[in-house]
Amino acid sequence: MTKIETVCIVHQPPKILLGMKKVRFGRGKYNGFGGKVTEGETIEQTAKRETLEEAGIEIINPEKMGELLFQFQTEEPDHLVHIFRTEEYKGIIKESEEMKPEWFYTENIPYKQMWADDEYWLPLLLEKRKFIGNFIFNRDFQIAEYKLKEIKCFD
Ligand code: 8OG
Repeated sequence: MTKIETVCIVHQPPKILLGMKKVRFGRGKYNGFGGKVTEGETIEQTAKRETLEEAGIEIINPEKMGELLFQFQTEEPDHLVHIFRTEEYKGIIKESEEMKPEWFYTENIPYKQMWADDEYWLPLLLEKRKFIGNFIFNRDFQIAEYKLKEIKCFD
C-alpha cells in the first residue's frame, strides 16, 4: 500500500528551514517537515498539522510545488509525497521529538545529509518552479533510476 505523505519547506530567502529527523524512516537526515496524510484530511491540512507538530509553527499559505513517487528495492512500500513551499509562518520554531529545526543559507544546503533525490528537485522549488517525478532507490538507498519534469500547474 502506497504511503501518502507531505513535506513542507519553509523558504525565507536567502535561508531555508530544515529539520534533523531524530526517529524512524529518514533518521539522521535533514528534511522539510511532514508526514502521513490521515483520513479526511486534505494534503494542505496535513502539511500544516505536521509542521506544527514537528517544528511548533503555523505555516501560512503553503503552496504545492511538487509531487514525487518514491519506490524502493526493499520491503519499504512506495511513498507518494506532496511537496509544499511556504514563506510565512506564525509562532516560534521549537525542537520536537521528531525533528531538530535549523536554518541554512540556500548556498549551504546539507545535501550530503539529505535524501539523495533532494538535490534534484529542491533547486527547482527554491526558484518557485513546480515539478513531478519518480525516484527508484536501490538497497543502499542510492538512486537507481529517476524521472523529473517541470510542470506549469497541477490538475
Ligand atoms: O512519517 P514518516 O516517518 O514515514 O515520514 C517520512 C517523511 O519523509 C515524510 O514527510 C515524507 C518524507 N520523505 C520520504 N521520502 C523522501 C525523500 O526521498 N526526500 C524527502 N525530502 N522526503 C522524503 O518518505
